[in-house]
Amino acid sequence: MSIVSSDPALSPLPRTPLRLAGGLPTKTGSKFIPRTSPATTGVRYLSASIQLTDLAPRVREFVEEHVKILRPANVHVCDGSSEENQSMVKLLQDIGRLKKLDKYENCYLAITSPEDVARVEKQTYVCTTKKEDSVPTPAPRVESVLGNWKDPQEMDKEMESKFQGSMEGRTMYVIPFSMGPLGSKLSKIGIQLTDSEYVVASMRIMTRMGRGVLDVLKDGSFVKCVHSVGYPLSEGQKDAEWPCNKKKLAIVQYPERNEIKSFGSGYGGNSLLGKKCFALRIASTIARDEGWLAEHMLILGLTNPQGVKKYIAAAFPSACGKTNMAMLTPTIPGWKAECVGDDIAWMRFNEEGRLMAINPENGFFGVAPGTNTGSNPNAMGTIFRNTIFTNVASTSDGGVFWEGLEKEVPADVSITSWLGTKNWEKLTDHEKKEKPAAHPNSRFCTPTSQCPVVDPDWEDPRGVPIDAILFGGRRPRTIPLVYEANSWNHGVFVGASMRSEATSAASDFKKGGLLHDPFAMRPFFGYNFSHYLQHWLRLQHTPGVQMPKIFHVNWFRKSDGKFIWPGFGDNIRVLDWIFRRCDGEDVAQSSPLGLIPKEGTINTEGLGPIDMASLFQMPKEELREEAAVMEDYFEKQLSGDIPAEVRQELEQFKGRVDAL
Ligand code: OXD
Ligand code: MN
Repeated sequence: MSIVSSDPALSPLPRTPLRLAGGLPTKTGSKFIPRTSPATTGVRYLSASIQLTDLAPRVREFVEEHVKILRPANVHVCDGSSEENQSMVKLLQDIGRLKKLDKYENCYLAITSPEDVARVEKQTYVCTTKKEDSVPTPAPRVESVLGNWKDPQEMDKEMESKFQGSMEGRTMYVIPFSMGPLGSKLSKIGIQLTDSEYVVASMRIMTRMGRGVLDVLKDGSFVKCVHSVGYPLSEGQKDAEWPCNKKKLAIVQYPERNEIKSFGSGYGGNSLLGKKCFALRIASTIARDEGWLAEHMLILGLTNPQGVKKYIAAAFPSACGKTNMAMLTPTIPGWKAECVGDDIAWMRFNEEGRLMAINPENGFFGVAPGTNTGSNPNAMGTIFRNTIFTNVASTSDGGVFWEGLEKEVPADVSITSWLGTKNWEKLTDHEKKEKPAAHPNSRFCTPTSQCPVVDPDWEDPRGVPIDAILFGGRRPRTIPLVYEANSWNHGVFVGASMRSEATSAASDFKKGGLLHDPFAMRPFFGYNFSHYLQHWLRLQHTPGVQMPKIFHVNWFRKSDGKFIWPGFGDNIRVLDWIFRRCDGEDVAQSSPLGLIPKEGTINTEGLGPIDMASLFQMPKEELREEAAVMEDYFEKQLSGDIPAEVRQELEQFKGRVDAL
């Protein structure tokens, strides 16, 4: 793909929106006409290799229907080629939305509007004809915290009015993408329409995107995804540095129609629709109907010193170390850890009854702060090529900086914070705390294939077999380092009871307080949580299946305000115990919460002094409170709809606590 002209005199911007002849896009309809601010207006026509007329009828119909509503100045069908990507990135640089980071190979920095820095939850909706298909019915006078429902027809009207003309003056990009390896039976296809070049460049990293997807799709069905930043440009209007529309923000899922509509945000999970909207909310409803699981889980391959390999999947709430664990560097000699995915797992039983998992994504959209050579050397080995950083600080030598990189940044560089504060390094410690260099939810968007410990089978279309499922969260007290569920039903209860300290990954909560986050899915359920529990419970009755064991881990236990457990690579010590439990070793004893390690069965060799006893302390009063909080949550949020098995597990837990 080449730039045909960058001379405005040669290539004037069209004054009128794209014209469609007889309802069909004209030839010009597939040209690429990026819109820039008038001061720098230099319209460039980049030839598109896929014409609208090349599209299969269903895809074309979807595009044409939306051209009428969104009224873009142009339409470009993405072929996913590296030439197209280079042109896109060049354009993003020209309009000032990406800055090249000269220190690295093909890396860029984007700074968003301070109003558009995280997923929004309050404006995220699931729309089904019946409300109870989307959200559980809470007790009288209780507000549901398990999702927002709206009537689909009402929401259609609202969205249509938001979308009317919302792409005027912009190009509408058509992104064909596959969640999961192209052509795998476990994969699904989506088509996203967007008016954001940043989204196009990011989707190319996060998904398999482009021509190959259209070839696999043919005229089949796909998840329809429509995204607009909600900032149309009239003739001569100056573009915003980061166009978005906070007032009209809405992220909408329609599981009955496999559709997603997102308006007003250009950031992360709000705009990269393959991720949370599709791979979790829409996919979890497809999974319910087809008998599989779409979960907020990392996938990790572990090989013990004897050469035996097992895979685990682990669900932790956002920004609780999933990416670090997915790329773990074991500190016990002889162990190997390999990464399949860091955020989402799609899992389905195969003919032999094994639960097989794929990572539907193609990249990591990881939280940057806290990532360093100590916490995650493999992420550091991944992210300095072909990466888009968002909302991190930049350094005078053309690099990046965030909290956690203090020891790794050259001493003589000056730092510009994400908000533009120059010489940030000269601020006082207090000022630095008040105004961090990088936004706490700043991210790197980087290809999975670059990870130095990527699993050789990470793209196996059959998936990898899962032996254990882990739940976890940030729990400064009460919850031990590790425990095993007594049974599948108990494991479902453990997942349902998850709580964790709030983090910066979502903009709606104050950091720090304990939030209920069942299965780490609270922001991502595509359907009623009570039905979700029933689905999990039902799975064990699928004929001939081998259920994985379920565990709960907590790396974040504190004493005197300090973490007790070293975490990171030393988490292999806990995984080693889990591995042995999967092999049926007699290394567990019962406790009120579940099975905990028998004394001395966690390998602490070479760890230095560590207060193991306090990592497993479960004071009766704290457990009582835990049980009371769970009961209150289930009663209030699920009211009469608590599955009998979950209620029974709760009663048994209370009984075990009382018996202490
Ligand atoms: C994410 C999240 O971005 O969970 O992965 O918020
Ligand atoms: Mn996540």
